Amino acid sequence: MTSLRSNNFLGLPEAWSALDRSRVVLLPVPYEQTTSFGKGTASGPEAILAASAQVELYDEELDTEIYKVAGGIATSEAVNFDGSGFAAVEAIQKKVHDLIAENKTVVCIGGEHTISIGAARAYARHYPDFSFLQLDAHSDFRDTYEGNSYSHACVMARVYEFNRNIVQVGIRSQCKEEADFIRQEKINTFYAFALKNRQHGGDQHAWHDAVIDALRENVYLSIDCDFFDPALMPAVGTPEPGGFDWHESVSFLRRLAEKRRVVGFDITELSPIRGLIHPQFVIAKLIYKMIGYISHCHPSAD
Ligand SMILES: [Mn+2]
Repeated sequence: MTSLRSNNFLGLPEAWSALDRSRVVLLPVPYEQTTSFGKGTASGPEAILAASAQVELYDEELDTEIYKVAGGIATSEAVNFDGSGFAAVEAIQKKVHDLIAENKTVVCIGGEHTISIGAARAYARHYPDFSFLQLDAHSDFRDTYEGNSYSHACVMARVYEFNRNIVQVGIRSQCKEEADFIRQEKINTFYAFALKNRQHGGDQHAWHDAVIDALRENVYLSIDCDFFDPALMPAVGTPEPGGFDWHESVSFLRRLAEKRRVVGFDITELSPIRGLIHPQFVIAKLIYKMIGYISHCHPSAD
């Protein structure tokens, strides 16, 4: 499978990026088997790590150098896969489990969305009561897709088998069977049209609290890059119009981190486009911001 040079996120010095003393660990997961439309998400982690060298270490919004309040940010060796489908999910689960057991906050960088199943299975063992929060254009509730039950289009169907507390945000593409399933099972699905049309209240941020109210205290966050509008994030396999922009997204993520304990997160489905540098920079900055919100904004943060 794809090998990844061990890039160091942000180019941090050893004192703030050694694996044994960093509280946050980035785990590159360059897994790609089932992407439908555009290909290339296996090279997502390497592109994000390379772009992260351009991210400012000081954050003007939080008025701090995030890597310090985070207690260090290490970059792990990439996960190696001996197989695909459930075998790959198990390899990811084991690696994430070992890191959580060492008290690390794990950030998985995909790779296709299938990787979230492995990460969420690991988190389920440590936080049995967690909510799975999915930011995505697609509901991913197909039971199988093109004969594969571990397709990126089936991620939430697999997660639902072990965690019934799923909250989806930004959905704007699904088949009728998925819509029926969501209705029958009373899944907390926040469709993009409802959020954009302010059906949760007149204030532009009213939907933030509607989503957060549906979440338990411990939250695992999974961000599919196609949650964002294609104008901001063209480098995805399955782009969908009507997505979310930078400020509405990070203001939601900050509110989330203030109100709930985000125990880990992942970013998936970046498929770099040759000659276009902003998509991987956006994701590198998003990861750093989210680490900042978790480390700085939750009431329990030091
Ligand atoms: Mn998606």
